[in-house]
Amino acid sequence: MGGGYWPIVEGVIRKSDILVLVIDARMPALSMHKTLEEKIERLGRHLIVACNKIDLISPEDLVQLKNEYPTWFFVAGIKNIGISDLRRHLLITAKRLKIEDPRIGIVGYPNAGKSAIINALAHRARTIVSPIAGTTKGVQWVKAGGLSILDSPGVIPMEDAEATLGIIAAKNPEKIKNPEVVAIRILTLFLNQHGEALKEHYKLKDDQIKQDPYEILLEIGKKRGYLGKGGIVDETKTSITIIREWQKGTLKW
Ligand SMILES: Nc1nc2c(ncn2[C@@H]2O[C@H](COP(=O)(O)OP(=O)(O)OP(=O)(O)O)[C@@H](O)[C@H]2O)c(=O)[nH]1
Ligand SMILES: [Mg+2]
Repeated sequence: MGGGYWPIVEGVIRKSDILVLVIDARMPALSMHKTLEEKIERLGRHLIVACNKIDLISPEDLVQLKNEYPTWFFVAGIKNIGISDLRRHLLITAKRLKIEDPRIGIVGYPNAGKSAIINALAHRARTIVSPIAGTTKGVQWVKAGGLSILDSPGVIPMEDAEATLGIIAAKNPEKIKNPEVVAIRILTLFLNQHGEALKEHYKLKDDQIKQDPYEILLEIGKKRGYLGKGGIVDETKTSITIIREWQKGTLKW
């Protein structure tokens, strides 16, 4: 669970002007999703941290957290606490960034309360809230008082095990559950050390290999003509191809 949603969440980050990273007040440091935070920053999107479930911590702990992290928003999605402050801040931020129809993406670990916060922002149940991690599977737009909000599936940081197996060619690309994760790991490996080889193999342009691995994956899919409905790149097929070429050794440095 989790790993397979990365491309979806990447897409949400790309489509959004402002990202709300939802963390859990009971374990703020642990639930602060470093990988997501870095991705959001790397893509130059505006990041807002919503520390959720404050109804589950003591008032003293809340005061301490507020002092420690003055820029965070402290909310309880299912109790509608702190939500109007968050909404106001989103609208003000959009105005400051001169964005007319602001798109807000909500991201974080599974079960952090992303869908609950969206429902509170929208004043009604628009997305499914449940204690089962991984409830939200796809992506859906919700309209709420001047904001377009995108819910997203929760993601856990890249699981290394399968990616490692894919990279050491111990697993057939067709058998890999999350080929996107493995392909992105392979592309990252090349980008960090052997960008030129990658560029040559896929006939990419100079500026293209400066992009992030996900962007490059899409570019490769486009080049190979792996397009699905509506001209959208088939990420799975593209990923499997990259893994296969890497395992076969045609993609090499
Ligand atoms: N006490 C408390 N529980 C909350 C709060 N927000 C969400 N929850 C609970 O946390 C669980 C997960 O909430 P969701 O909104 O489904 O979480 P999500 O981040 O959308 O989860 P996925 O879609 O599975 O990634 C549910 O059981 C909610 O009732 C909150 O502010 N306080
Ligand atoms: Mg959800």
